[in-house]
Amino acid sequence: MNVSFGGTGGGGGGGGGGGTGVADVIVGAIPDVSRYGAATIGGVSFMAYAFGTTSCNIGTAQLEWFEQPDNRHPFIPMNMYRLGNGRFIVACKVTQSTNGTWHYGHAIQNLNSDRSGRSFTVPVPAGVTVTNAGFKDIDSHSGDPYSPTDWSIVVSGSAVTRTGGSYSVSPNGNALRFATLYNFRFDASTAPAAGTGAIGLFKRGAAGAPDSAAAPVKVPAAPANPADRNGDGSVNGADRGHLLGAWGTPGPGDLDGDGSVTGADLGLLLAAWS
Ligand SMILES: [Ca+2]
Ligand SMILES: [Ca+2]
Ligand SMILES: [Ca+2]
Repeated sequence: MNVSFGGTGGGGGGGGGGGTGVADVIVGAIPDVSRYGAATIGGVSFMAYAFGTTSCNIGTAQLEWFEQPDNRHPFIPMNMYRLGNGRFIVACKVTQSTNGTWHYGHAIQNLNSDRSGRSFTVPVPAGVTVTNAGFKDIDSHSGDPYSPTDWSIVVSGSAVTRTGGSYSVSPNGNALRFATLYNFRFDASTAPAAGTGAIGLFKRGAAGAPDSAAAPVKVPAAPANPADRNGDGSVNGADRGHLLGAWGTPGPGDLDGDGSVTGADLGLLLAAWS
């Protein structure tokens, strides 16, 4: 990783300097930089730096992933949630696909939470079509007893939820454990908006401690006209067919958001006929 230092104060035992090539990171003022532990091991020199920066994010701004050569990467990992005994980092990247849908990628790293994660939920407004929901974990190995079973994926009319093991069923269930990162993905029919996901926690906390943590992430925005199922600008037989194809299911097509595609939703679609 290349780091470009802006406004370096140059204090302490070392000085800041730009790396070679294109910077991945640009930070604000660095009023102090210190160098520690210079050593030569096997003919290679090693040293460590510590520096203070005015660009620290206390967890109130989202971590965004940008394409190179954009260099707006935050220097300090963002969305770091304090959960009593540990922290998670949540990142989100949304790109538009060639077919017009939007690909949502979320990554969650358990930095140091012993309680671990067991689920991740992203809200989806009524009328949004979700496809290709997926999950990627890190299977245990080297004798670890933990279950490798992938988290289940449920797409309802109001959310995409991935759920793993339950501590009460097995302490060795598949959880997002200490120092591990899992990925979550889905495609949706609408562009991103700011929203709030939820990380469910694996182990029980102290009495009264919450069993989940709110995570500000990018979520699909509510469609301008939920009855326009295929997003072609009009409500007609194609949209009715789309809704009937999901009859009796949680969706997509649950226009009133009550959890099931029924006559009430068909009525809303017919009322919006154009
Ligand atoms: Ca797995
Ligand atoms: Ca339509
Ligand atoms: Ca409904």
